[in-house]
Amino acid sequence: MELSFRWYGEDDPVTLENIKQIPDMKHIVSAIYDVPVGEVWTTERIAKLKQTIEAAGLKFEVVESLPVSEEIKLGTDKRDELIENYKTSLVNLAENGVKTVTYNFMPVFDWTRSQLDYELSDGSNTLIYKHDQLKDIDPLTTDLNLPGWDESYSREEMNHLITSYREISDEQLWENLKYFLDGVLPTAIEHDIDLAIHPDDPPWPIFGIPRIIKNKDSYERLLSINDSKNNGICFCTGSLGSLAENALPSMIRTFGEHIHFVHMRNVKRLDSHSFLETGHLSKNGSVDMKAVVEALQDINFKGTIRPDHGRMIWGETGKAGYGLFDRALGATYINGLIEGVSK
Ligand code: DNO
Repeated sequence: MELSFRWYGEDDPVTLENIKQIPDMKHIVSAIYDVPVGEVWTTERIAKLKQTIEAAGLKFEVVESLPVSEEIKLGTDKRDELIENYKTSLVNLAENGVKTVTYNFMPVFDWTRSQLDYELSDGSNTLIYKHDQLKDIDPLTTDLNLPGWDESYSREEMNHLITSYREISDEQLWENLKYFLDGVLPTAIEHDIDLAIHPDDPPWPIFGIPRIIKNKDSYERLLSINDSKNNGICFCTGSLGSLAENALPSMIRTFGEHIHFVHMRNVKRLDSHSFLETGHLSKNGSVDMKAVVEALQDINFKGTIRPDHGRMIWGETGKAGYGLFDRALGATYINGLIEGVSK
């Protein structure tokens, strides 16, 4: 297992030079952020990103994310064309040495929190999700500013999407995921790209919209669609860890060769559907981070691990969850855990 760090491209205030100085940092996970969702990532654009990352002495083998269009998730008649584009992007990524492609199947909203700057007792700021603060909000009538919200949608488009998703069931969303995987997996297998689905975050429905990737049963169902190792998982300890029923080490041992990428962060569960994001240490939250790394060692995990969201510490400002300092502390902690379990 090797460490990676998420980088948002040239506009990221956290530079590749900063990242390279984190002890034993090997990989960058990134994406092409200015190509609209659904359009092809060209070989040239991918090669340029790869060259930039490699010039800084880091590897580019993991994409986070190649987003899946809402039309595919909704199962509209535009999906076949968009699935073809997705396949072309996968081929272009493979040509550039990319091995793992992260995606998610969360309708409209990616990761969602109720507050992005909750102050902890040590004066740092963190992300928090309180279900009672979100459960009565209707995004059709409220102007929201959420981190995983694609702001390129107009209000009209957004309302149309939300209304459409409210009409589909979990079953339909599973059908649409199957249709997508049936379409893209043969290409992924042929070009040896490991797909890695990120769990829903939080792992329960929000705003009356279905969410389906949340626990062990979800992964069993995912693999029943296709049990090739290329049909894989991005194992996010924070997303899955916010649901108490998720026994993370045992899930890692169960889904072993399907896990291609790991997001490591800790959450402190406040109640059954509320949590706050703590520093990475086990003692700060509800996730036993050492047991997670031990399980990864047991499955002989060969992919990359990245520290996930960090708090804002030492006065740093920037993209919520994605500053340099606390993620770098998380990386050194993960390094220590890896060294601890190494034979
Ligand atoms: C949040 C991230 C997610 C993740 C996507 C993968 O911090 O973990 O936005 O990148 O869900 O498609």
